[in-house]
Amino acid sequence: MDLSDLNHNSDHSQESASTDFQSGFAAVIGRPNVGKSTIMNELLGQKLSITSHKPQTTRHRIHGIHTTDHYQIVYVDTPGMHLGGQKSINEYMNRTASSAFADVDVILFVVEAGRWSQEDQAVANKLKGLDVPVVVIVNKVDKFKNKEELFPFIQEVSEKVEMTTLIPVSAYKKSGLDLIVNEVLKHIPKQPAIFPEDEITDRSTRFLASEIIREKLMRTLGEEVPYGATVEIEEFKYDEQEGRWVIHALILVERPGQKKIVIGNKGELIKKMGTQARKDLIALMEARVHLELWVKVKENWSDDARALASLGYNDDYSR
Ligand SMILES: Nc1nc2c(ncn2[C@@H]2O[C@H](COP(=O)(O)OP(=O)(O)O)[C@@H](O)[C@H]2O)c(=O)[nH]1
Ligand SMILES: [Mg+2]
Repeated sequence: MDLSDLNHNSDHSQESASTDFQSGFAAVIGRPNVGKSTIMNELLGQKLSITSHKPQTTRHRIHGIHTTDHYQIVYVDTPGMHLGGQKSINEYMNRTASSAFADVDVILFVVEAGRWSQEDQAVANKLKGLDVPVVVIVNKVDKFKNKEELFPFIQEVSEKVEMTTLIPVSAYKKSGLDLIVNEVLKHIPKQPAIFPEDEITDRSTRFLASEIIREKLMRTLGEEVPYGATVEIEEFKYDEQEGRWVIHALILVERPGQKKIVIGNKGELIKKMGTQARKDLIALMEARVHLELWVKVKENWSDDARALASLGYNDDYSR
């Protein structure tokens, strides 16, 4: 290759970057369990936000950044907005979800095909009169073999929500997701990238690691424990000699009985969760990982504002 080739290439990329490039924010909102995090992960082609069939799996706001040659879309995944639950943690989650409305270019309001609840209506009410375009995403359409059965539901939602458009999708079948991207691109401005192009999230790897461990708790344990459990990373360092990451994590529960459940018979459950978490951590860090898990009782952490803040449930996202 000679020098003129190089010059030509760089001129070209400069031009396309400055004239046509688009970037902006899309908030993903909706009640718990409709598939917000699953959709975001699919759109990113990478698992960033943890998911499970239990409501309120996502507790924090998290940015997923998708950069291509032509655009950078920053998806803002949020905890589901929910009714009931009077604890500080519930308040924190609802406040986090609501604050994501501000300063975005478009709102993706996710609902579940065939199911419109009071909680969906509460979200719809919050969106009324907002100055941001709302796109309704009807997820889980794979649950309907006969698509015609969906029409009455779509009609109902159209009447209930002030929206720009509605897109039926299945995050599981990966269908309709390209339509979401096309729609988002109609609403985000022409401007240079907001974040460096190799950045995939606003969160630290340390934070993502604690979330991966929490996901295993949510998925493995019965109904009682997960809401009373959180994860605190105590050590997070690279061991040069061993050539691996060393992660020590503390699982905090609210009652001694919960500690027993998390550990399981002869430590069986915690071992299983550790193995699953380690696998995901290796994929995340693209390196070998040594993981150690401990369980500790910290009463009422979920309803103690000070404890919440110290565990990273605070409104500045520096963690
Ligand atoms: N059938 C079906 N289930 C889905 C789909 N997308 C997500 N789910 C499931 O719905 C549950 C909630 O997903 P999650 O992304 O954690 O929901 P969130 O609380 O809105 O973030 C999980 O068990 C997912 O596996 C879908 O397209 N079809
Ligand atoms: Mg979620």
